[in-house]
Amino acid sequence: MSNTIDPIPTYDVVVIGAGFAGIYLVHKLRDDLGLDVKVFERGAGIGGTWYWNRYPGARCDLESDSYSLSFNDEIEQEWNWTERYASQPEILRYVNFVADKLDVRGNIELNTTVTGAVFDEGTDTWTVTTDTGASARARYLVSATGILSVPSMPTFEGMDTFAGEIYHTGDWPHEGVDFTGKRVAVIGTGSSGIQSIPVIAEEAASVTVFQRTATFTVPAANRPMTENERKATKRSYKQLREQMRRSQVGVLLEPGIGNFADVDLRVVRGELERRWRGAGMSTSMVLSDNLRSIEANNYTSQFVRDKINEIVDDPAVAKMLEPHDYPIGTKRLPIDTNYYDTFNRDHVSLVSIRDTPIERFSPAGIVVDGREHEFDAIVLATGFDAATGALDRIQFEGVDGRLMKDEWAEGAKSYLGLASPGFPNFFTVTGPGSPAILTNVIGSIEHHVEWIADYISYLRAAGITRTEATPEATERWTTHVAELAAMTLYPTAASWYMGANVPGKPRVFLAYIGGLHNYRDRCEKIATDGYPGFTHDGGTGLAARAEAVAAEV
Ligand code: N01
Repeated sequence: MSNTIDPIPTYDVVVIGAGFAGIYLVHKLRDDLGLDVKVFERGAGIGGTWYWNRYPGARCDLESDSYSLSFNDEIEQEWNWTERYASQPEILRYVNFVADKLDVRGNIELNTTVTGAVFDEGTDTWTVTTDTGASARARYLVSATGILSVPSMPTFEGMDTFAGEIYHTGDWPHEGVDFTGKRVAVIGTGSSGIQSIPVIAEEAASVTVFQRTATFTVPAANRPMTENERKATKRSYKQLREQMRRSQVGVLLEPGIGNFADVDLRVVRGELERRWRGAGMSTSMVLSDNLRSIEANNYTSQFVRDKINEIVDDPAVAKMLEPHDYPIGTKRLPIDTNYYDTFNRDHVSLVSIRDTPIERFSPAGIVVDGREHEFDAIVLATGFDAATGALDRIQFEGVDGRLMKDEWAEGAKSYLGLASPGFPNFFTVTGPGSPAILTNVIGSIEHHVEWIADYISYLRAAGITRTEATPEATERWTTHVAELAAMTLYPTAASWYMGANVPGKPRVFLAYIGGLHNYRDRCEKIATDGYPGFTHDGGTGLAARAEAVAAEV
């Protein structure tokens, strides 16, 4: 703490959230820049998404050695992943290992939810308030609130009358839940439902899945990592990480073999079959234009529908499980362990609520189409108010009393996903308009943290006390993000990428689709050119240069 007279503790930077982003921010800003950093974290522990999402079967959909931090050799070499796709408990152990290695716990205040932040134009600082009464002031405010951190809670009639237990996958009890002998309902068939349903079915007396939209999923082919694999990865980490940074999505997926119109479909079929046996997300990318051409996409989609019909014994159930409502890949493609097979088990059943929605909850269960289904427990796997949800819940008050939630009422607008006009000295890690949600999020986090740290360092060196994204640069970036998305099939799906899963949320595509590699280049050029698109006040030489460059761009 640098100020002992002010009743509000003052820091150089306040960070909101102690997931991977918050932890790395502390390290980068404190240890590399020598800044005084304070983090407020809502949870009683660190880890963000991996702290809250403890539902049965929760695991990463990217391979462990990709979904891990790259900036520290010691962490990279000492940590041993045990499975190809790490489970939630293992990732949470990893987060804690990283926090101990970097010695960041002293900077983090747990059990403290940030409720508001007000920018003071007199001092160019933010004052942050929390639900515990703790407050803090800082020149810079950085949100590291995560993309999938606010569970989306449906509001079914009679929910409070249900006599059994109701759980949300995104806010799972820390002590775990014993479903042995219980009749369990699961509502929702996105990644969380798809991962949890087979595991819940292992212990429950019965599982009934309520499906609104049938989902494409491909086999994870998860398995233990061998010691040899671990050693080989550790030896080649340097090159692997560099390739990931230079890739479209920040992870090494198998490339497409050509466009639909140009390739022999027998070859495509063979390749789909090969990838189905263990290529995870790359399975849907055999055709290079899968996300641009509906013909290509139909071919891949039909391949998965055929697989469903091969796997599922009851043709009527297979029919219900066949996805027809969106092109494959335009929603995050889950990777599963025994999802479709689970519907062959006698105690697992499927209820389609596509045409006959849930009418209400009753004390005994769930009523659909006039029929009451009885349960002991109901699991809501209904997703998240993604990307903007956590920011909307904080009262950010920028210049002239401007509120971020008003500014974003028609859809989030940001410059590079990192900053917004009217909110000076405020940066968002994995914000809307960045590529984060379409990438290996750890790669995006590392990029954003490093870019923000470099920028803060630049501002301090120049004596600039206030920076803000310009409305013009923000408008250009937001338009560019939307135009790129419109060139793909993504906007045709009612996905959380589009904000479509939350009633009343504006339908705006939330990510830059141009690729992590291109985004990195763009951000680097902006830094090299003196940060065009940002205003610079209070500085001297460097600031004047930056403004001259900005005027030219
Ligand atoms: O959420 P979702 P999720 N009545 O929004 C249904 C990441 N993740 O938690 O499609 C009835 O995908 C909804 O139906 P519909 C990953 O990025 C990663 O599963 O809107 N149903 C849908 O079926 C993922 O994409 C991993 O018609 C309702 C489901 O609930 C993201 O998190 C693991 C409903 C929600 O699916 C979100 O996944 C888990 C209602 N009122 C999650 N409201 C990894 O592997 C919603 N639904 C790392």
